[in-house]
Amino acid sequence: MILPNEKLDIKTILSNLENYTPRRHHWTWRKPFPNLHLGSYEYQDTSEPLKNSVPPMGAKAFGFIDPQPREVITTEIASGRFEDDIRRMRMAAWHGADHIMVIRTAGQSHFDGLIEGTPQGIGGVPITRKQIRATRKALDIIEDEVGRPINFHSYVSGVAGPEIAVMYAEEGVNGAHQDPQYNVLYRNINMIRSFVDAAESKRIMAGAQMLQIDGAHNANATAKEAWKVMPELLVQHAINCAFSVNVGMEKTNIALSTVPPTASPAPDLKVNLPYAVALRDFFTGFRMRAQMNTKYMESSTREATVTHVLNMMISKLTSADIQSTITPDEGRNVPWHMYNIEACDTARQALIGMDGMTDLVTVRKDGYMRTKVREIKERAILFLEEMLATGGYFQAVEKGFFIDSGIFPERIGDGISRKINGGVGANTVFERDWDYFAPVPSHFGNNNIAQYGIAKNQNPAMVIGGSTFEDRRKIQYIDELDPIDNVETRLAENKRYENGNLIRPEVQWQGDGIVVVDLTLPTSGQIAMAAALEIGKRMNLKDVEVIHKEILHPSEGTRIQIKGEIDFDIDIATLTVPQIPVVLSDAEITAFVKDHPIKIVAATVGEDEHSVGLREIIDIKHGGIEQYGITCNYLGTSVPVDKLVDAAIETNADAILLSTIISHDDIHYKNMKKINEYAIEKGIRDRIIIIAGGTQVTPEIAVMQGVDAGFGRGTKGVQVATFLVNQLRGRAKK
Ligand code: Z97
Repeated sequence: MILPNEKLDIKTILSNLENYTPRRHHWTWRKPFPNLHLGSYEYQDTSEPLKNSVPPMGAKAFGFIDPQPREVITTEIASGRFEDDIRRMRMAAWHGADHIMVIRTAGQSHFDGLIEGTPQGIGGVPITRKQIRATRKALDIIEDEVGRPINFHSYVSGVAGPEIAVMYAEEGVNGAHQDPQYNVLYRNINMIRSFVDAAESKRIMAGAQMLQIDGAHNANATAKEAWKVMPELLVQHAINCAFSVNVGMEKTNIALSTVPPTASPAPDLKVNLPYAVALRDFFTGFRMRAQMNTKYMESSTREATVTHVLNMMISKLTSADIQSTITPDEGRNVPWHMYNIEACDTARQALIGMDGMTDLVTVRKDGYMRTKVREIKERAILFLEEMLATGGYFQAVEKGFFIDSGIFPERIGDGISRKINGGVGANTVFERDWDYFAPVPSHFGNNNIAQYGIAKNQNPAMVIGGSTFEDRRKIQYIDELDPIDNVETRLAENKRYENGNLIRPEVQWQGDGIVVVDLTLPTSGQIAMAAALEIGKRMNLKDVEVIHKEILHPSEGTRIQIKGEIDFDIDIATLTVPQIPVVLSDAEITAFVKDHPIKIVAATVGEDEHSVGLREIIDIKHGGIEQYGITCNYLGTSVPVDKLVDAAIETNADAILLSTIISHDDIHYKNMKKINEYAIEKGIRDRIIIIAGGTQVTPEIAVMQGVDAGFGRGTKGVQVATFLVNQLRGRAKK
């Protein structure tokens, strides 16, 4: 069992990998935990809490609770280096993800066989057995750590689909996208071959009880205006669902990939909610995997979050089972891990925020909703009828029915058309001989078992003493063959980071040195982009690129994000790391104050009306210093610093607490300097303790202004009281 302060060790994972056996093959749903009491709240749509997690930051106000929603949360992780990805998976799991998809930028569909022994392949992440096995092994460690099963997921597509399905079943991959329509429409793989392969793949997936996600949502991303493919989306789902059920998959292992077709500034709910309702009406009994719409996603994380949260409202109202998270990095094609974590947090926090929603509001079944839902359904049924009248699915594809930019029955004529006998793998399907026999447990179609005296309920693999599913020793485990690009050489290259003493920022891979700089420039977009690139260069960043541009005003301002590379490591041994403040016990402080009464005066100074922070340091109800018996004389807000010193003299106080939040023009530090000087002028500086606090206060800089201590964001009363007691003890000794 790994400890939170221990790093995942890739060497341990790689060691004896050839003998690793996955724990399970099937998909796992979260364990519902209704009526969960956490903090002062009761939740209802929750699942079992995690053993270890990083709660959302806002949980600080609620005793660091981290209720887990009922929905499975997905993240997609694929940097191309599994040794890096497993660390990301661990972080994602701590932020609430329990469905990890390894997506391949290389396009697995383009490979015509299993990619055994190859490491990275052609500019992306083709999945090898070694990568899959190492990742599953790491996920097993991670799931023990968080205390919740983690579903591992990839794609079963391309002409090698059935082989890949077998490999996944052997290696404990728990879910996969499988939809022959994806092959046909987007990868131009022959349709007859695709459906035959899909039947075999689905059988294997069903045997392993893997979850299937379909590919209908790709029409959303491909259509010119995604809301126009709403009827077609239902048709695509229907084709894959009916096919899968007939092949032998259980409905509960079939998840429809549902994507809200539009996004704000379109009237999001008015379009997307009726669509979601129509889909659920048609496909009751199946599962729903809700994914956000990437089509309208630009490089703004804020905008992506708005769409994501609105999408989740629909997920909640229509009871989605899996909530996917995508980041703007799909839009800018940078595998930026940090945003995966943000998106998981968005999902976790938004879904929990909407806990109990269906008890609070109901989706109407009359008026606009009724008309819209009916319209979408009718259009879908008419689409299917026309498909049948045309001669079936294959004919319809050839005639360009799919991804047409018109809303059915309208057709613009720009649909994707494929030839029945064309595409990759055309004419490669052959009828089985009458005595065809395959000694495997999951197989579609004719398998002449009778010739070997095998009964229907028996496993044909018995003839050979078990296939790879029954006898793992029969699996051929091939190590990486590329002598240059493989995990061992990459680890050797990064050896200097092995013991964790050297660090470098990273985005994609360990030690890549990539940083993002956020710039606001007082000029127009084009000039700002050019200026930002120049700024990046002068900051000594290598390979500077603009990754985000946001117009604040056509001439007044543009926000630019650039990415670039730094080429130095930080040796953590050379750092001065601030110590976590050691505080005295409550009893010790109280006892000291009893014997040595302490009096303070406090105020927010200058033009600062922000009193919440200071009150939290003082007030007894917030656990402030009053609880120790310290007498506090709070003077209010926006108090001039000289008044504060005068009040300290008048009341014979031991200390002054000044608080400032506003930091424009460094006014907070200027006020600290001023109060120090005034206290000197009044002749009390040597006998008064001056403490300055505020969210923007850096302790070291505060002390440089002449105050005795500075306290920044997150300070608690006990830290201030400890400082007071230590100071007064020190002074007493002098
Ligand atoms: C999602 N964000 O989660 P290739 N089969 C299907 C697919 O949808 C895909 C592939 C295969 C998305 C995932 C897009 N989907 C990204 C039904 C890909 C992948 O390896 O690129 O050829 O196939 O749904």
